[in-house]
Amino acid sequence: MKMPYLSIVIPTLNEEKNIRALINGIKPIISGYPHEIIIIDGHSKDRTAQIARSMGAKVIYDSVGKGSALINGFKAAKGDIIISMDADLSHRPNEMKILIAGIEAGYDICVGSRFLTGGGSDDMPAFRRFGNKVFVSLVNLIYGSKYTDMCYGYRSFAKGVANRLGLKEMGFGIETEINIQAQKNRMKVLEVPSYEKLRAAGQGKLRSFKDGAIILKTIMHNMHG
Ligand SMILES: Nc1nc2c(ncn2[C@@H]2O[C@H](COP(=O)(O)OP(=O)(O)O)[C@@H](O)[C@H]2O)c(=O)[nH]1
Ligand SMILES: [Mg+2]
Repeated sequence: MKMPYLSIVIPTLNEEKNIRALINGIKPIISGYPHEIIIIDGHSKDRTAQIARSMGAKVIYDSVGKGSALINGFKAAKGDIIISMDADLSHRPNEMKILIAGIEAGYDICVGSRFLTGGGSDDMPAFRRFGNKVFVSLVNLIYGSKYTDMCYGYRSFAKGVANRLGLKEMGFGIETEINIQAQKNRMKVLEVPSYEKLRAAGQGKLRSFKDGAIILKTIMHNMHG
């Protein structure tokens, strides 16, 4: 069987303490496949981009937010399977095997869920857990989906799928927009359990209330778009 070409798409902002361990962590998983690692860097003030480049990753820049970084990364990716993940070492490289298998089994999108048996999170305070539940329920109610998680960035896409979703969210609304547009476009979506570890080093960039409001807007806007 021909090995699929993998594109690993990683948005980064000031992740110099994590990026080396991240790339070292995923290399053993992807080394048996033809692959590319694409870092979309938000003009980090530290050495994130230099380190990534020195380890063989392609670096592109984006000055807007996590959403626009992902959208640009998806456009640049040439793989048969595109995998998005965060750079803060929250996502376990081994789970990539499940994300690859989901696409090989015929799904369009395979997305990690912290709320399926086997999943979980060490990086989700109670109020975020509550907010996430509200967003999941709202999306399922409005769009008729059956998601168990919403704002999670560890995913895989079959070739061409990510670019067909018409994504517009520039910031942290992107994960929600992907789930909604996947449902609206009748993509075959598989949720798989995923365990989110604590961010390793540095600061989380998501601001619960500001970004919560953006996610809520995303849920409403997509009713028309
Ligand atoms: N390019 C880019 N990446 C970002 C931006 N904000 C966050 N990221 C990256 O997106 C990923 C998730 O961000 P993080 O702060 O861990 O979010 P949280 O886990 O939801 O608190 C990390 O790899 C960040 O470096 C941004 O404005 N631009
Ligand atoms: Mg994080």
